[in-house]
Amino acid sequence: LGSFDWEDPFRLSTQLSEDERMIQASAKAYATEKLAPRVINAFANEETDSSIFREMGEMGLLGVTLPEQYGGLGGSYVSYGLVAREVERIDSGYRSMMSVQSSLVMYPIYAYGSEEQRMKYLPKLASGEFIGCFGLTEPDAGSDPAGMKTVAKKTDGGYVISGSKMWISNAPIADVFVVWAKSEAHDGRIRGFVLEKGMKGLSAPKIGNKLSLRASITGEIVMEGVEVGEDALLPNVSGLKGPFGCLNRARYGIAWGAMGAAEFCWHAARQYGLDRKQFNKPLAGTQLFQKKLADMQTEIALGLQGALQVGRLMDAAQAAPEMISIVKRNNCGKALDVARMSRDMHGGNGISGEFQVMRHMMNLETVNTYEGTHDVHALILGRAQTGIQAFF
Ligand code: TGC
Ligand code: FAD
Repeated sequence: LGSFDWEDPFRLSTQLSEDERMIQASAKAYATEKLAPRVINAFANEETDSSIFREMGEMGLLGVTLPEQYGGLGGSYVSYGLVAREVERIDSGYRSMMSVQSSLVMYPIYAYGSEEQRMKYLPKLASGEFIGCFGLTEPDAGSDPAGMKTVAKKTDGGYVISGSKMWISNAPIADVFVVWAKSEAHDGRIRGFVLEKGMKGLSAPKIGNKLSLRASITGEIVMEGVEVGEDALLPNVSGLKGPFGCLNRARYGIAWGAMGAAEFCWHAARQYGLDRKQFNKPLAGTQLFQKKLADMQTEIALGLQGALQVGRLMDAAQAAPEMISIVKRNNCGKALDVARMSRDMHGGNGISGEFQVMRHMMNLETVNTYEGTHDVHALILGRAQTGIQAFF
């Protein structure tokens, strides 16, 4: 019989390659040394430190899965997941900054872009010199992006893009905007365009007063007749499968990331229970407390194994979007449950910023909502097993 490591119940660490362990270790070192010390103030003051992109770039944490010739690491999807887990152990907002840049900006430019677009943008996005954002959601088109109103009209040398995007991570500080619009020249099909900061008619006002993800800046993208050349069009994809191809990767990363936030909350609850005495004994010595710790440990261990398996299938080009829906949906929902439980187990201290669990709890409300809400992923899975779509 083997021994039991309470922190790593299914020995996930032994299921990783040497390269994956090294990438995880450097992400953990960076997150612990550089991100953890500033997160409490960043969240309290709703401040995003844009130098984080350059720091992450230096550590090789942006575009982990992309080939080295474009500034990536050529790493596995499992490595990318491990980076998300370590960064989100500190804060979901920091993971958001990383995963938008990697999966939602670098990936579409790499997968759907021309060689010129790749060379122009990818190395600078990988180093963090450029900050990117991804505009799909609109004020009246969230879960149903097919209902978008943003339109690209053909001109002699390119397009004029008009419309607005809502709830866009990184937008107010972005240099590069990957936006999705219905293109009149392509039978109204959804096409991707790369816009740049400073273009006439383009602005990205900040959305303030968020009670979640406060360390990651969010904004609108307003496009008032933005004129772009033909070279702004992503030539190699058409239709909703363009943005969904990016979302598959980001949702997969979130499945790992949410488990990182949950692990923080679980470990914090355990330590608090060992340190805090009531009724002349540690809280951790009560049956109710131990039951909650067992529930947290179980859900996290299972969630990590699920994410690992989907990652292995992605690396083998065998992952289906529905698999990603299972782990995105379940891991976000379970992480939120764990964070809420941990907040409760901390008693009054649980509401203090110093103890950090309530910050994770508030962040995970967003994580459960963006990239397809918990219920939307249920409908994707319901459709896959009944053959009946229940969206409308
Ligand atoms: P549907 O008819 O299902 O599909 C339309 C076309 O898209 C293709 N497709 C996919 N392709 C690749 N991967 C996937 N996962 C795909 N899902 C669908 C499909 O094959 C079809 O292709 P074609 O060639 O036949 O046209 O489309 P629908 O309109 O019925 O979709 C319904 C639904 C609900 C599944 C979908 O719209 C959905 O997933 N909604 C959720 C929206 C969402 O996730 N938004 C995320 C915005 S970005 C964001 O939140 C970033 S936050 C990041 C951060 O800060 O970390
Ligand atoms: P709605 O679609 O209006 O949903 C509201 C509620 O109705 C939800 O509970 C939903 O599950 C439910 N619902 C919707 N449709 C159905 C149905 N058919 N049946 C049953 N229930 C249904 N988007 C981007 O494009 N880029 C980004 O970088 C980005 N970053 C974000 C950052 C933050 C902080 C947040 C909060 C959001 C971000 N988003 C981004 C947007 C995010 O993807 C959307 O908020 C999400 O897709 C949900 O859309 P919605 O907010 O319009 O909600």
